[in-house]
Amino acid sequence: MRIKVITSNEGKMREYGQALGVLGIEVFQGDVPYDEVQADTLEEVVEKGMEELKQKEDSFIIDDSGLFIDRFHGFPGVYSAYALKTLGNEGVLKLMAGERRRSARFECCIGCKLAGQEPFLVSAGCQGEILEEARGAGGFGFDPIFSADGGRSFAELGLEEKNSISHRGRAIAKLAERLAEETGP
Ligand code: ITT
Repeated sequence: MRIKVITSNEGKMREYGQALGVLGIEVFQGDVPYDEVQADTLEEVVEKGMEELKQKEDSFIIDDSGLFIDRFHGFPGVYSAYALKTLGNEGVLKLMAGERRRSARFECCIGCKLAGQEPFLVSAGCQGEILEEARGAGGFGFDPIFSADGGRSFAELGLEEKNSISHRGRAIAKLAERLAEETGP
């Protein structure tokens, strides 16, 4: 099986390649522009994106993700891309300076549409915390400032290790189960 992941994010693409590759599912990147509408939840963003894309594409995956910081009532959440662009990891660390309550979670919602079938969504999260300082050169986005266990940051984990615990890795595992059901043995 070969499936198109519609994303502009190379980091996400690598994670799909690893997690689905080991299951024998090949992925390739599709660069199809679509409106990422502003909405209250990742699921709504993905649903709206699917509505638009299914007019043009037969078979594809999209992924909307975000970092939800408890101290800020879930901000940046659905505004994560904007927050990363404007504040950056250093800006988030400054906002969190001196804060003892550092809990946060990543969430990932995947929308999948296969040819001739109804689209479906799967979601998963990963609980963790915002570190005191950025660490590591791997991963992408907020990875250097997030740790699932207070130890190594996501940017200090290899691709496979991040996928084994991350929001996206868990959502991809759910996706793989659905793909196995939908496509049969
Ligand atoms: P798309 O083209 O797939 O939409 P994007 O980079 O805009 O790519 P999102 O809107 O889903 O992706 O992501 C919101 C922000 O959260 C964005 O800046 C990402 O870099 C960041 N992000 C998403 N998943 C992440 C992860 O696993 N680790 C670190 N940062 C992540």
